Amino acid sequence: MKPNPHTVKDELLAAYPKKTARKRAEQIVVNERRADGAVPEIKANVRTTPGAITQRGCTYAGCKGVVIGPTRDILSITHGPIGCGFYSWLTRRNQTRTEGPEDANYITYCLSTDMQDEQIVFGGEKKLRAAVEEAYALFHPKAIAIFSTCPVGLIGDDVHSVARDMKEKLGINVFGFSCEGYKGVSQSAGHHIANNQLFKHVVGTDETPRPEKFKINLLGEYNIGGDAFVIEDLLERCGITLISTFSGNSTYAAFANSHMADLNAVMCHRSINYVAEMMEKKFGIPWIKVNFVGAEGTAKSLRHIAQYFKDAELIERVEKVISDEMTEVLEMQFEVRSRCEGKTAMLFVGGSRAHSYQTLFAEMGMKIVAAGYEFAHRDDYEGRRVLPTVKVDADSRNIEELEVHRDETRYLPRRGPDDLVQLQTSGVNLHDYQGMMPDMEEGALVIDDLYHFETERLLEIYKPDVFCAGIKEKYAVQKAGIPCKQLHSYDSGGPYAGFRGAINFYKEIDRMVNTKIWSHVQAPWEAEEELADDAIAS
Ligand code: CFM
Repeated sequence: MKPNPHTVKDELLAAYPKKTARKRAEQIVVNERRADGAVPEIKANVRTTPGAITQRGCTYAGCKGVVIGPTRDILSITHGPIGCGFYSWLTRRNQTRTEGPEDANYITYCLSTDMQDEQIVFGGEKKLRAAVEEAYALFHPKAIAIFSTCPVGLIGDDVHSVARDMKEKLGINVFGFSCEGYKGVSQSAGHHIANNQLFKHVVGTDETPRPEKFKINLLGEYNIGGDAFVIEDLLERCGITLISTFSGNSTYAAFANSHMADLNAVMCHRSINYVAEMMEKKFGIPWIKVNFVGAEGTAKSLRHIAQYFKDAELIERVEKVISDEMTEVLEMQFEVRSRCEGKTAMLFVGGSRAHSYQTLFAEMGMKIVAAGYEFAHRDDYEGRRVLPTVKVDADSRNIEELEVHRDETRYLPRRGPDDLVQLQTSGVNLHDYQGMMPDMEEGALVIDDLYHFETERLLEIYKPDVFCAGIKEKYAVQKAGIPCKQLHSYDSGGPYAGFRGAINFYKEIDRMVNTKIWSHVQAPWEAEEELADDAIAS
């Protein structure tokens, strides 16, 4: 029988002390649309209850790991105790491909100042300076980024002044991030900090004009498992020039020249919408929300980009690419539907994929019974229309909000106001993101910042055919006899973006939900208990 989501919610809350339950109730929502189509309000981007096991990461992770990490030729130095650097080393499957054997690729390195007691007591700026000089002497990079870990903020080291001095001394771009792990309530704060500094120190620093016709940046794509390679190939075949991706398979030079693009296409809204907005204000580049996850989303996104450029030849090329790809996609969809139709999935991932991957499951005929983000904000759930009503609390006020103005010499409106209105009315998500909840079924459970206790209960109550989360959850879920697909790293799979990626995903999920192995999972102590019971009975 289908569980009643309201009863499930009450049951989850019943385990908490009264005050906690009252607060938590606002983060667990049954997706029931009102008559006007509006979705319920959800509380998000708030502190995790102390004592709860959260899926979240820290601000340093969001800044160094997520946004800047995938750029291969910015040399990243972690200012802090060695653990922060070591445990954030190569943990995200962001891939990169140099253009030639001589090109720099620092992604495989782990550079840290290895703070010791002495630095905590007497300050670590001296050691940081020495580290930057040593790193420069070894690698001669174009740019060095310095990332702050918790103790840096606690003892008051000024990474920005060290960066300024080093920039002057070495003659390369050096910039720092105040991304101490404790800032904000999750890694989301780190995205914002990373976006600000990228925008301040890198974007727009190379004025080389670009002669190409259809120039875009792709924002919020991080090349996990090779996704960016698939998208790059698609765009190229369509005749669209990708100036820069923020930041999958990216380079410093591409960021610097990215203001030459005529459109910003935003994939992961949560991590990078700040850059899209700032680039529009300063340079006049409009942004649209795209989604290259799922075959339908990919086709729609390519069409919207073509629509933006209003070019008959481009539109034709895009249609050709879509039809070339779709035959195989539809064949595979047909095949997996025969085995997967009606099966259920749960997605509790990050700040973007819990939504975007729902399309792939829908294409397989599967149903999402519960989903949520780890660290997204209300607009990622309910849509950007709620932005004016989002309360800014003390934790968010902690993060610098850059004041950006139009650059009088470089601002260039890419489209006239009439064009923009026309685009909007034709269904292109211009300056807009709908959010996850409007796309979800009635009665689905939406839970923000899922706690581990709730994970276990959901598995028991719903017994979904697959649970999508990350490495911290994976084995606990599988011990419950339910397959767990990692949607952060894709386990060892992928790419899952674009048409080719969709096919990969269908095959992978089909394999996971249809294997019989999970019905044989029994923990050794459960077996022992049976034996013991038998012994007592005899
Ligand atoms: Fe954006 Fe991401 Fe995500 Fe994210 Fe992430 Fe990631 Fe993610 Mo892991 S930038 S919000 S901070 S889509 S690392 S590539 S998978 S939690 S859903």
